Amino acid sequence: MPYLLGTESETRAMNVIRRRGWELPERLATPEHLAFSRRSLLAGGASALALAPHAALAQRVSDLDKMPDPTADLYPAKRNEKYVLDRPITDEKINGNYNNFYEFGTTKSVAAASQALRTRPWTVKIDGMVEKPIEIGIDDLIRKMTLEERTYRHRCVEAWSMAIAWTGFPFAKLVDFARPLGSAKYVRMETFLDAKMAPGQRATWYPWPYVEGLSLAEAKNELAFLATGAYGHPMAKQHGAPLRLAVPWKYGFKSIKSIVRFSFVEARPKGLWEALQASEYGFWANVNPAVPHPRWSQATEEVIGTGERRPTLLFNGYGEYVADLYKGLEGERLWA
Ligand SMILES: Nc1nc2c(c(=O)[nH]1)N[C@H]1C(S)=C(S)[C@@H](COP(=O)(O)O)O[C@H]1N2
Ligand SMILES: [Mo]
Repeated sequence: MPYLLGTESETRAMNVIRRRGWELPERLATPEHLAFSRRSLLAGGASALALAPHAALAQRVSDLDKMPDPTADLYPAKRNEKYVLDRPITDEKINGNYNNFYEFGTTKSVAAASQALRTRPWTVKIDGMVEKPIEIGIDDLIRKMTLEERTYRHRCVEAWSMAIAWTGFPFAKLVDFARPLGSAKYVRMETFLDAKMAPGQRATWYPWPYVEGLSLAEAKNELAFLATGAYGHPMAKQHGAPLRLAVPWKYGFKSIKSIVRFSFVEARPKGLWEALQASEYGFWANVNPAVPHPRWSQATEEVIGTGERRPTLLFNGYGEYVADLYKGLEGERLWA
């Protein structure tokens, strides 16, 4: 398994866990991170976190990265049991070492390079067709929302998949907060742009910054989720800290990472991948095993960390939530 960076014995241990966990309904598995954070709270971890910001005032900016996340006290959030998986959650180590984050490189091994991402201060801009455009600091935004945990599947267009416990809030809450005008039909999202911080952005053949979009109806669908954390703590940088989209019924590239801007617009936004190769990466990009990518089949997927292939499901198994969104759009290219 080339995607594992761990030792041989870790690799073997994870295989054993996976094989045993395979038959268990996901919700019967013990959420290891809950037990862990309860332990650290009992050990006085909470008071240590509360005191830390004072010390920060005297620190140089370069030390900011070593500070605890300012929202760490919000984790782990209560799991919303409505969204159940048909497979175990992917091991955090495997997930955290197998990423697509082109700002930090074009391989799956960008975990180390992406630690250069500075996530504070982080300002989110909300503009376009809204009652009042605003800029808001990420910590203020997060504290205006109620965080919850959701377990979701993730299906990359490259035919591999994972299952993650995200923490975050429904996109619908951000739409409420933004108060879009009636003329807004789509939401355009943008990732940071800083080639000094992100070496991948020095590659000029990509139309940086990374952009993606949803229709407003999709953004308001109950499944559309803005994730601020994963695995019971603030999000690791390689997953797209401090704010990342999760739209599990679509191919993974739609789930834009490290978002700095939401624009409510009338015209359909063009994402980075669509701008680069429209014949392979369309706007809707809904998962459909019956519609192959121009260069490979989408019928099955490799479940990362298990060595297994499974049949891919229509809308990645989320049809009951999202199929209605596409009624009347049958003439459109709804699949990647
Ligand atoms: N800004 C940004 N967002 C991105 C990407 C990227 O390269 N840059 N890759 C996308 C793709 S193709 C996938 S599959 C997922 C991967 O998320 P993960 O690394 O947390 O599994 O992020 C998506 N969001
Ligand atoms: Mo992807």
